[in-house]
Order: sequence, then C-alpha cells, then structure tokens
Amino acid sequence: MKKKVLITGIMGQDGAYLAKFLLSKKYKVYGAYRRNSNYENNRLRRLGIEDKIELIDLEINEFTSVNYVINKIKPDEIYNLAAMSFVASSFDQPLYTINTNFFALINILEVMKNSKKKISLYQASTSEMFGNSTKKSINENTNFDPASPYGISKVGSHYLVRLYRKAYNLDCCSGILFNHESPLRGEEFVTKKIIRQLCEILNNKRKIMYLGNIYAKRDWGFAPDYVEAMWKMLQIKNKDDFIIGTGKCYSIKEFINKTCKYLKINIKWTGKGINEKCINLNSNKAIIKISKKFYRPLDVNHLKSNPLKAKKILNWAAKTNLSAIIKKMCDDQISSFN
Ligand code: G4F
Repeated sequence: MKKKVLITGIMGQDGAYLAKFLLSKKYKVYGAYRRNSNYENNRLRRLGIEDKIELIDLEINEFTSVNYVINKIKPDEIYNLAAMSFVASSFDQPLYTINTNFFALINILEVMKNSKKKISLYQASTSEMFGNSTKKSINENTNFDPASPYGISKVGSHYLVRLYRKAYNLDCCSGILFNHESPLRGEEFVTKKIIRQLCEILNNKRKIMYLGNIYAKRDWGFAPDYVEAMWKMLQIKNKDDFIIGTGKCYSIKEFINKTCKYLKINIKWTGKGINEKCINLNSNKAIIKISKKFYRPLDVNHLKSNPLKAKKILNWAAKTNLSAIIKKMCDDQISSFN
C-alpha cells in the first residue's frame, strides 16, 4: 500500500518541491491549505503536479480542524511547513507569526499524542533561531539567540518537538534549514527580489532597485536539494534534529556581484552606508540604491552552517552551489518575460 503524507504549507516553495519529490517516491500526497487564504496553486502547476495532489482544507490554528484532518487521512508522515516565514513581516505582525508558527504545532503534536497510529512528523526549524550567534559556523550544539519574532516562534516550536519526542516518545524531528532558494522563491525574499529586479532593469522594465542591509551574509542552498534532506530525516529510526546548509556563506552584495556577472551587467559600487550605490557602467546610471525602508529593527548579520552531522548520519550534502542557483533563477526569470 502507498504511504500517505500530509504536507502543511503545500502552496509554498518547499511544499511544492517536497510534494514533487514524494510523488516520485510513490507517496499518496495530501496538501493542506487554508480555504480563506489566497488560494494559489501556481507553484504546483509550474511543477506539473497540480492534479496529482489531494488538496485538503485545514485551519491549522483550530484543534478540531487539525484533529479531523489527521484522523481522516491517517498519514504515515506529516511535514509541517506552514508558517509566516518572512522575517521582516514578523516585526510588524508578532502575534500572527507566533500563532501560526508556534501554537498551530501544538495542535498537530496533541493529535499525534492521542493517535493510535504511529505518525512521523517533520518540523521546519530554521537558521534564524541562532540570530547573531558569535560562532563562525553553526552546528546542532550552537546556542539559540533569536533576533526576530519569527526566530522566537521557531525556537519555541523546536523545543516543543524535542519535548514531545522525549516526554511522549513521539516520532518527530526538526530540520534546521539555512536559507534555500529556487525559481519558486517568494518575491519578498532578497535573492528573488534582486534577480527579478535586475532582469527587469536589463529588459528596460525598471530603472532602479532599493535594498536594505547588503552586508548581511547568508548560507544559500537550493530548495530541491533541501526537501530530500527533510525526507531523509524522517526515514531514520532514532529521530534527531539536523543542520541543513552548504557550509559556505556570502553577503547580499556578493550575491548581487555574482548575479550581475551572470547577466553581463558591468557595475561598480560607490559611496558608503545609506549613500552606497551600484552604478551600471554601460549607462553610468545608478541601478541599486540603499533605502532605510528595507532595514529591519534587528538583523542577523552572519549565518554559516556546519552540516557535518547530516553528511555522516543522513548521507546528505548540498549538491547545488550558489552560482548554479543564480543561473537557474536568472534563466527562469528571463524566460518568464518571453
Ligand atoms: O531573503 P531574506 O528576507 O531571508 P531571511 O531573513 O534570511 O530569512 C529566510 O531564511 C530563513 C533561514 O532559512 C528562513 F527561516 C526564513 O523563513 C526565510 O526563508 O533576507 C536575507 C537578508 C537579511 O539580512 C535582510 O536584511 O537580506 C537582507 N536584505 C537587504 N535588503 C533584504 C533586503 N531582505 C529582503 N527580503 N529585502 C530587501 O530589500
């Protein structure tokens, strides 16, 4: 019999790639979404899997809804990817963030605790939990020091999963994923914003782009590589939490430089701080300026993973480097204009 999986957050980047991956492993895939939210299955359509998934209406903050859906489907595995995942917005909407990212998980864990069937749970934890850790590279033993309501909501969820695993012997684990990008990345995240807007500038659809802190550094991997790691975590017998990342990190400015190189836009940087600008050497005009609007009340300046444990125990390592990710995202963006 086919294994059954329930994915919350099916409409997001990770939900869509994970669904595609699990379909290739012959799972029956149920995708939970919120009926009153902006129903947007465009990512599933783009991956050609829209008709292969059973979509199911789930109010994740309502215990009765979570209880009903899980008991109806009786999944073998649940991947809890539903979240308010945009860090900047979490400063404006802390209650909404904590409700969605923390309280909803208690509903799932309580249903699992009371279920006769053994269900395995993957929880989406994040590198944002480490905040401005002073460690050069972060592993599973690094202390958490979250720097946003989003990070705090995820630390709480991370500890919930540990608690239910230890106290009730539930088969659950958390993947601590560092940033992961792809052509399906949401428009609000910095990589997609840079690529989209630089491609628009190249195609004379835009003159200028505004960014915030371009000196923050991130460990960027490729989302399709990372969903495989999620699945691998649920296949091991003794559940544990794992860091998933590339082990390399670059600043936003380096990301821009690499993207401009790929798009063959000749640039130079001038000025400092809020007056820093990126000049297109062909037109001699500024194409990137800094705006305070995109600064966060508190930012995480440096995130670099040490994914050794995942390599050793899961035999997982990131396959796609940053240049390859930039190429895929730029090619996809350019083809969307045609
Ligand atoms: O692309 P970002 O918005 O991603 P962030 O905050 O690192 O969070 C992402 O990765 C986490 C780790 O996996 C996830 F948990 C989370 O859900 C999300 O997927 O911003 C990256 C950096 C930040 O330092 C930000 O201040 O880029 C800086 N930045 C500079 N200018 C900007 C901008 N970020 C955005 N989104 N927009 C800007 O204009």
